[in-house]
Amino acid sequence: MFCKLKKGLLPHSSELLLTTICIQAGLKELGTKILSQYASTRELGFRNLTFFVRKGSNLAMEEPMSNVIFDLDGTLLDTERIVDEVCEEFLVAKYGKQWDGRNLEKRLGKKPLQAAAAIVEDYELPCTPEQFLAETVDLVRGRFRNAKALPGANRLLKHLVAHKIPIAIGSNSYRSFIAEKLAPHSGWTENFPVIVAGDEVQEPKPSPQIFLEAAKRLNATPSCCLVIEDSPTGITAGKAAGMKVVAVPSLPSKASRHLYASADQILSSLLDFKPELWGLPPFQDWIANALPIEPWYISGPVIRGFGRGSKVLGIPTANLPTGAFSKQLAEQVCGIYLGWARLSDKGVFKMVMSVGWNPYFDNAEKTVEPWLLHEFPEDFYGEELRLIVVGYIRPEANFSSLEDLINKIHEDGRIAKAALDVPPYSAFQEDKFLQQ
Ligand code: ADP
Ligand code: RBF
Ligand code: MG
Repeated sequence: MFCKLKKGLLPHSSELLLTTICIQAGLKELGTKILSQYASTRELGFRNLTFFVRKGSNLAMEEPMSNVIFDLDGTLLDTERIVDEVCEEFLVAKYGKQWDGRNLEKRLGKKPLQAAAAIVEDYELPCTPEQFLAETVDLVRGRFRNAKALPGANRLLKHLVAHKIPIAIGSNSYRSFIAEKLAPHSGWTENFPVIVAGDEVQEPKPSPQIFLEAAKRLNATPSCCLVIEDSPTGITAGKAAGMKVVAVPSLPSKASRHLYASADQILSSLLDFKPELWGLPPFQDWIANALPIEPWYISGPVIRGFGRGSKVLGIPTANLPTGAFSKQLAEQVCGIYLGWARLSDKGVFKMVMSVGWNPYFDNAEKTVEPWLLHEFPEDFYGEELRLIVVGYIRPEANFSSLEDLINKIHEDGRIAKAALDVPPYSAFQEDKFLQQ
């Protein structure tokens, strides 16, 4: 019965009623489907509807969120990479020690002095945390301007600002550092009139003080504030403040997952944030079941992979040596993408690929696995392959059976095939990078 309904056919009250009935009858998926089909263009109605859906969902919420408080380092900005660079150089130069980024969980989301203490202890440095901080702080600070916005950060901020959702920053970092970090990013300073820093409260995260102070300055009740955080310390703080917390973990390993257990939702990246689940206006920027992204370009000779694409899944993936673009790869969100591929002897083809650790197989390295959507009579190892990646489909997932994984990959293939026929994705087929 529901399948036959067309968009716009129902008056708003009926959408609400149908959705509510579905949820109460335990048909959460159907309810959500109705919600997204009928309500996405009606913002006010959408907020109310979402509230009903969420009441029946396992993300149960008493009231829609009306404010969003962001952590900064590791959530909006990739500052960890800068700390890494500096520590790598400093430890070798001063102490002849090799930086390996170990025990990130001891530093993540901590105040600068606490993070310094963790490094001094872990590397058995012959200095005090205060000395270490004094010697490195300016080096790190000098590079703040190089910190890149994390994938999806600008998109989310623009969206919230456009919809006049009050936003704030709650960070353990020092106030002056925060200002320096925001400055290079267009619109960030202006859009965050409320910033609460670690040196503006008595107790930093995991105490709730930073977030409670941010709520106060936003003139909001804590239960209407949604916190977005990358660190377990920040998640503890957000929950202690009585807020909803979405985690975008900076510690992606399975072993760290339990540290995020108290978050209300865990996402692979900000690209997966669904505002409507929190009573906020939905994004309208998906096109043909994919999200257009800033294109990225990679290339190399096709090499042997794990030897299971064709054999185990019946889906061959032409692997590339990742060494040549390792930095670029480290910055990319793990997930499933679509784009165009060119084989030097064969032409240009549609392509869908996974980027990441293949959780189903629990790989030890981050790889790219491009499946060219074309039947080839034979292998093409050694041939040069160029890829333009132009759209994001979904995060990497684990599956309870191989069959489920295979079905999902075929679905990704269908999405990619269709999306690549329409703008903006279709235009990249003519990109110079694929013509040479
Ligand atoms: P490997 O583990 O060595 O990557 P796969 O079973 O994944 O092996 O097969 C990938 C190889 O199959 C590619 O390197 C390529 O030579 C070949 N191949 C044939 N058709 C395709 C296709 N449509 N997409 C990707 N690779 C293909
Ligand atoms: N592996 C996973 O573990 N989880 C996934 O969600 C997943 N999605 C994929 C989507 C596409 C389009 C492709 C081509 C592969 C995907 N794989 C995924 C990777 C698959 O496990 C990999 O290609 C094989 O392990 C071959 O090495
Ligand atoms: Mg392969």
